[in-house]
Amino acid sequence: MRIGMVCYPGLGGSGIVASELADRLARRGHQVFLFATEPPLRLPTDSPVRFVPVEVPHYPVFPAPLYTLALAGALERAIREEGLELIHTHYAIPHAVAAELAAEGRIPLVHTLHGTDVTLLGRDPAYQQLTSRALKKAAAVTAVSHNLAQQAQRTFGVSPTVIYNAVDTERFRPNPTAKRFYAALDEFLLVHASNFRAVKRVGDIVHVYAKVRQRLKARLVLLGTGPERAEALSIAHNLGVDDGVTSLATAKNPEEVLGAADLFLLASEYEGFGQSGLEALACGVPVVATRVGGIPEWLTPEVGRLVEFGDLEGFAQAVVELLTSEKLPAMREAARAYAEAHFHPEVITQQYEALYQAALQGWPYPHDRLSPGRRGGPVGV
Ligand code: GMT
Repeated sequence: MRIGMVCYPGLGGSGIVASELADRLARRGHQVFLFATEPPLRLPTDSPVRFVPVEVPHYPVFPAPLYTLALAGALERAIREEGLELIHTHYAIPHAVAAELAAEGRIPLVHTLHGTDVTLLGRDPAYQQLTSRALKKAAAVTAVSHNLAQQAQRTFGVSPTVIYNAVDTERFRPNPTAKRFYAALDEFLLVHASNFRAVKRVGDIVHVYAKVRQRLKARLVLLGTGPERAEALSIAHNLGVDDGVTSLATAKNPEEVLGAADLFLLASEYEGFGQSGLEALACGVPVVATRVGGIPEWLTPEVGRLVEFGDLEGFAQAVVELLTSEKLPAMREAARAYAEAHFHPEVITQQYEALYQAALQGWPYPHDRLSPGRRGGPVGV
């Protein structure tokens, strides 16, 4: 198939999922064109994927750069000149509308919803109606968890097919010998990784760390960067625990730090899925995370703990219990085995391939003859 994939290139989970999927599809023999404003961080340099830069012209008349239009233009050109057969966008806003504008019914569109494209931006009146309309016209809409699919039903009136995210267990593997770079021999190593947006509640992670430190010797590595990083570090300073906090902004090889951790912490207010937590499990690192969004769909008691959002004392208690539990080594092994068994990239890639096949076979839809229930509904896998 000749597939156009669209994503944001930065540290966000949707770009990671899209880049890794694009790479796997290309290695399986598909021709994959990846559209983004710059090469996505997680796209391997030797990938057979063809990266197509979306150049957004600046002009003094424009009040802001016209990303949506520039992306639509790039996709439209690729449909004509490269013969794209299908477009798969990641993160609906504004990608679903841009793809619809470009395709105009000529080729099927698949959209994957990831999280705040539904729960935050999706509810903004500035975007809701047009995004809903674009999603309803798609050949298929997918969501990365059942929870997100339910939110999408309420927000956009669509019923996405759920395809969970995959994790590359070759790349994400235990790396205990690296622990000495981040913690002393007698210290536990706690790691959090994210793009430091408000929804990630990194400040809560620091508060939890301060509580844990009153009971155990531990260090905290904050991996990644984003708008809330300075605030999180200032909280650490104000709590007097900054000597135990290391902030590593460059997250090019997160597996090196993740694989060295004793526990991974996620305190988010919402997660469509929680990809970083799954990557930690693949590294053999148990996870303590808030019971929000899609997290309870993959975080089982055998591989970690769920805690209530905002209950920082309960969070710290769960961390201390796990770190001092004699079951921790077994849990580490279970975590990796579980990630390998349930979130294998090959299995997830085949699910997307099946979805594409169904979308291509059903295209073009005889829109005027579709029953109301079928119109715009997702294609099942
Ligand atoms: O929805 C977002 O916040 C953006 C998105 C991103 O690109 O960072 O993250 C989402 O997609 C990831 C990959 O599917 C999920 O693992 C994250 O849970 C999800 N983030 C949120 O829902 C906050």
